[in-house]
Amino acid sequence: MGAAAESGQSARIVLLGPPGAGKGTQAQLLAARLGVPAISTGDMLRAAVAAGSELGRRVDSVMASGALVDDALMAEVVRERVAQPDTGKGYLLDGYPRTLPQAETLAGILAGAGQALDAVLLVDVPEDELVRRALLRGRGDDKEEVIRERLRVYREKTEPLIGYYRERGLLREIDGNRPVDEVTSRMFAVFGMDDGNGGAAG
Ligand code: B4P
Repeated sequence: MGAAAESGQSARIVLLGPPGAGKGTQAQLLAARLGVPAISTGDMLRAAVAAGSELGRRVDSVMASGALVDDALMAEVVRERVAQPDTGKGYLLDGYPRTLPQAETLAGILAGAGQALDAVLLVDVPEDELVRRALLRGRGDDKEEVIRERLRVYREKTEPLIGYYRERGLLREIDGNRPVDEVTSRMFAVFGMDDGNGGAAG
């Protein structure tokens, strides 16, 4: 069931957190409950690489190194995606924004449409656990050296977004160092939804 769709309300949510925190794992479940699409910039970029498109050729080596794709290029990707018809009731952004300029781009997109974010969910997990999970996942960019670089980039470029969204009263912190279903329950609780197992979440 989709809460936003059911109630006729919209939901615009950002999932924030270090690489491997479980944003992608939670995004689909939460988006389905809210009745909005989960938009993962990481998945979109990986699909472009797999398809060998112009975008894919431009981002392939950047992603493989653990660096972030250029803000201007990401702005084009996201601007086009959130203009698609399936976003009428909102969307859940997984992995965007990742820098302060990206947060400003998103603010501009929202303001231009007369919209606002409802919440930013920060999923946090200690660094050793992040490395352990990524090594288990074994994606192409999940080599220890690349993971450490992604974590360094996260601290430098993405962590400042925590203060940015806290100042705006949007930040909700979720302990991501729990089993997957517990993390899901805690996220549902932020929106006053039960955990789908007959009990109240949280
Ligand atoms: P992403 O695809 O966003 O990947 P991620 O941050 O590494 O993973 P996520 O947090 O979603 O973790 P997951 O659920 O998979 O980014 C990849 C790259 O794309 C970036 O490095 C960058 O180059 C580029 N990119 C993307 N967006 C960009 C942007 N906006 N700007 C610039 N560049 C951008 O979980 C990880 C593992 O943990 C899984 O194996 C999962 O099964 C496991 N797991 C999840 N939850 C768990 C739990 N509770 N307990 C135990 N294990 C768990």
